[in-house]
Amino acid sequence: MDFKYLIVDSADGIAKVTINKPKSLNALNSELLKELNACFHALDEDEAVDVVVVTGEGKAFVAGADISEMQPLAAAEAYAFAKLGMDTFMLIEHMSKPVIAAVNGFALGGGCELALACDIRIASEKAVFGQPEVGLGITPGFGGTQRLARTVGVGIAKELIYTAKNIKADRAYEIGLVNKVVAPEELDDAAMEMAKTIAGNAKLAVSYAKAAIVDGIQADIHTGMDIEKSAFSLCFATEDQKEGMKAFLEKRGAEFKGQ
Ligand code: CO8
Repeated sequence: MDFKYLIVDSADGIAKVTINKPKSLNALNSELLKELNACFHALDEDEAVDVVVVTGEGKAFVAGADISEMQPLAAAEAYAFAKLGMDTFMLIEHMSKPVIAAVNGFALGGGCELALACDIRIASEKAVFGQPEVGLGITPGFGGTQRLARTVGVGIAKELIYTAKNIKADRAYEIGLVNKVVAPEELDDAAMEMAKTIAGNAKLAVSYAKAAIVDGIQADIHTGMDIEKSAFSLCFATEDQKEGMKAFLEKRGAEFKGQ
């Protein structure tokens, strides 16, 4: 895959996507969003990829949507821009494999929203999070009002969005916005280690679990339980379920085939 703003490295079932537009702190313009969309579509289809890690080059993960592109937009154009970002982040949230955000620096506005669309967030001690939109005269537009509230709770989401104040990695950890915080030089290894652990499990079971969590969290508990029952029973149609349980009973490690 050749992209102007993305570097994609794949090995051993793990694809690493690096957003590489460091001069503008990886700000998301429509060209970059279209590349992310195409890239994640391709990774979702790629049977050799089990887990994706996304990170940013330089001192930012993503410092938001591109303000210079947004400034002159009319309402209909703004709607189209928001839709492009939302469709791309929905794709990430709903794709069949887990995505880990390795947040290396600024994750502001659309950058925080990108991290929120990922399954798991690991932050460098240098990471900074925030939804600065109301300071620019806009609301979050790539899903921030919805996913931030679902991730950290309504009260904290309102505080972050209304005040437009940035927070550091330790506060992001305290409020449950990130799963863990590591030293900057350990970020890559920490994300890869988690990706390898996930990739070592039965990939269809991981994929069904992701779908059950992502779809179930939007539903009432009864619907959520129905979704889980379907996911659980579907696993019994896989070879990996037979192998995983057989291996346990034979006191050996499972050899999963992803089937
Ligand atoms: N858009 C465009 N350019 C940016 C952005 C951005 N979001 N962020 C940084 N840049 C550019 C700067 O303009 C600067 O460019 P240049 O060198 O040409 O002057 C370069 O990146 C480096 O930035 P700074 O010199 O400002 O670097 P600092 O280290 O001094 O500051 C900050 C870093 C604090 C991250 C600062 O750059 C900043 O505050 N950036 C803006 C952060 C922000 O407000 N992000 C939210 C944007 S709005 C958004 O994301 C909405 C998403 C939904 C959109 C829906 C559309 C309808």
